[in-house]
Amino acid sequence: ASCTNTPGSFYCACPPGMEGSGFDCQDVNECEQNSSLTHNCSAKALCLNTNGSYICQCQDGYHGDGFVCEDVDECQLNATCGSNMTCSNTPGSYMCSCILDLVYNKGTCVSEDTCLNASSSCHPLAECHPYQGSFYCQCTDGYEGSGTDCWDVDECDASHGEVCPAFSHCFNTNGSYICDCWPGFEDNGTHCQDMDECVTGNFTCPDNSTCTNIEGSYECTCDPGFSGNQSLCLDVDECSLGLIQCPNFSSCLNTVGSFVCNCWEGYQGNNTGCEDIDECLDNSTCPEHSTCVNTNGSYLCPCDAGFSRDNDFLLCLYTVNIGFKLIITHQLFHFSNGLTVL
Ligand SMILES: [Ca+2]
Ligand SMILES: [Ca+2]
Ligand SMILES: [Ca+2]
Ligand SMILES: [Ca+2]
Repeated sequence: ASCTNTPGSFYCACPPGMEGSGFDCQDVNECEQNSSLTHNCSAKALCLNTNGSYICQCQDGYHGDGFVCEDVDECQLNATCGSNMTCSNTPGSYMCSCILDLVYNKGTCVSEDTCLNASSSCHPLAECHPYQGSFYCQCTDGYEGSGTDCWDVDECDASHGEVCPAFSHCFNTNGSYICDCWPGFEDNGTHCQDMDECVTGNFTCPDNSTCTNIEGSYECTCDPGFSGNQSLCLDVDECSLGLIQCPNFSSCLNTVGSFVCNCWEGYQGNNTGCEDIDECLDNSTCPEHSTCVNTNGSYLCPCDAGFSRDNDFLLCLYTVNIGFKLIITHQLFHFSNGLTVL
């Protein structure tokens, strides 16, 4: 406070911006509306009280000393608004607005997208497409419907299964479908092709059979000489079934997997069949004192004149009148009465 002398006395006065008795001074808040002291700030300024005074500060969007505040024309500044925007200055502020046909979206101006606020009109399984200032909803792939309602397309039923490659089953799924190759076929990436089980070894055939690949499966073919089914192949009895016409003078003999034609006894095989063996070509075939006569399938040894058969029909004996017959061979003296002497 300041002290002022007066005749016979003095008084005290508070300094500007303060009030009180002079002995006691308090700050006056000039910024308060009903203050005893008024401030001089601009209407576009903030009044800030200080101890004994106050300061004025222009509001955002204005510039000046606080007592005079003028609007800032932000539009005169560069880069106030983004691209594709027009700037409009306003008292204390400014506005950025998108140029014609563009709409504001997340800080930028983009082509008018009427779907921005309309997507909720579409089904969750539909996509919104802007169209001539409005929009339409289209169900996503695999679904069909109005767009406000979408449901799964049964591709298998709709195409009668032809949506899948040949040799496969079609299975509908929600939003799509699955093609599953038939058993015996494998997926090669683009279509279903037959598996060659005989090559991959993925087959079961019985003994005496051969694996034959067929489309979609395989077959077991009984080997030649065997017959049966896919699980059992047994030898064919060609002889008893009359399947074989063996050559003359031979008999059919069944074997496992085949058969043989065996020449009868007394016959021998040549390239075309069986023919009689000429036993007489061998001098030892007939006993002494006999003549070899070949026959079909056998031979005869008729005794020479004066000789006759013994009881065993093996030898030709000289017939004598002494009551017994004697024949001489290179080995034995053979008596017809049963005696045998060296
Ligand atoms: Ca489907
Ligand atoms: Ca196959
Ligand atoms: Ca056989
Ligand atoms: Ca003969």
